[in-house]
Amino acid sequence: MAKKTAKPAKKPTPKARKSTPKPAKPIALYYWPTPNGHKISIMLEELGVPYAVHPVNIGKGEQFAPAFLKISPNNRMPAIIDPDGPGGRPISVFESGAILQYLGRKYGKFYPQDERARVAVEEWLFWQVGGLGPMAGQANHFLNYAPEDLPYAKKRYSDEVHRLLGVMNRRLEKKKFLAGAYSIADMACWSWVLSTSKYIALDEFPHVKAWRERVGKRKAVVRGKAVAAEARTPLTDEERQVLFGQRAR
Ligand SMILES: N[C@@H](CCC(=O)N[C@@H](CS)C(=O)NCC(=O)O)C(=O)O
Repeated sequence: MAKKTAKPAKKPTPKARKSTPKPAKPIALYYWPTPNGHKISIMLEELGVPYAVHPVNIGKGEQFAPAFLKISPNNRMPAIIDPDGPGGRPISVFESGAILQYLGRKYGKFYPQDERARVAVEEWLFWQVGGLGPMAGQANHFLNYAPEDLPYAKKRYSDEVHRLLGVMNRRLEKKKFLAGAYSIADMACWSWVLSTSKYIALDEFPHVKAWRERVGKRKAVVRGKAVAAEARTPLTDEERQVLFGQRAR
C-alpha cells in the first residue's frame, strides 16, 4: 500500500501564532554578594528561571539611588522586579523573606501549599529574617568592623548567635532540613550560617554542620553563592563611611 504522503504543513494562523509560548522575560535581581543577596540568587538558581543581575554596590552607596529607592524604600538589597507579575504586569518586591515567598508561590516550589507544611517553612523563614540574620549581622559588625573594641557588644551578639545555632542544631537533629523538606527557609539560613562559622566553630553543633554541607553541595546553591562573588572585596575606609552611621535622611 502506498504510503500516505505527508500534507505540507499549514502556515500558522494568526491565532495559532498567538498561542506559541513567549520566552519568559528575565526577573531583574538587584543584588550584591552578601548573605542576604545569596538567598535570592540561590532561589533563582534552584528554580532555573531566567534572571538578570543588577549589581547594587552598597559600599559605593548605590542603595540610595532614587531609582532603587522606588523599588526598595529601605535602601537595602536584595530586591527584584518580575516583569511578568500578577495579572501579567510588572511587580517589584523588596525584603528577602517577601521575595522568597513571592517566588515560592509563583513557581509552586520550595514553599508548600499544604498549610501545616507551609507554617513550618514560615516559622523558620521568619526565625531567620527576625533572628539569625540581624543577630549575626550585629555580631559580625562588632567583631570585624566596629572602629572601637567593644567586648560587651561582641559578647552579647555572638552569645545570641551561639544560642540560635543551638536552636537550629536541636531542630536539625530531628529533621534533614529546617521545615522537613528542603525549602526557602534553608535558602534563607544557609549563607548566614556560613558567615557565623567564621567566628563560632560548628563542631559544637554537628547537625548544623552536616546541614551546612548537605545544602552547600547542591549545584544551585554553589551557583547562587558564586554570583558576582568577585565583586566582594575588603571594605575600604570610604565604604565604611557609606555603610556605617546611617541616619534618617
Ligand atoms: N531585612 C533585609 C535586610 C537586607 C540587608 O540588610 N541588606 C544589606 C546587605 S546584607 C544592605 O543592603 N546593606 C546596605 C546598607 O547597609 O546601606 C532583607 O532581609 O532583605
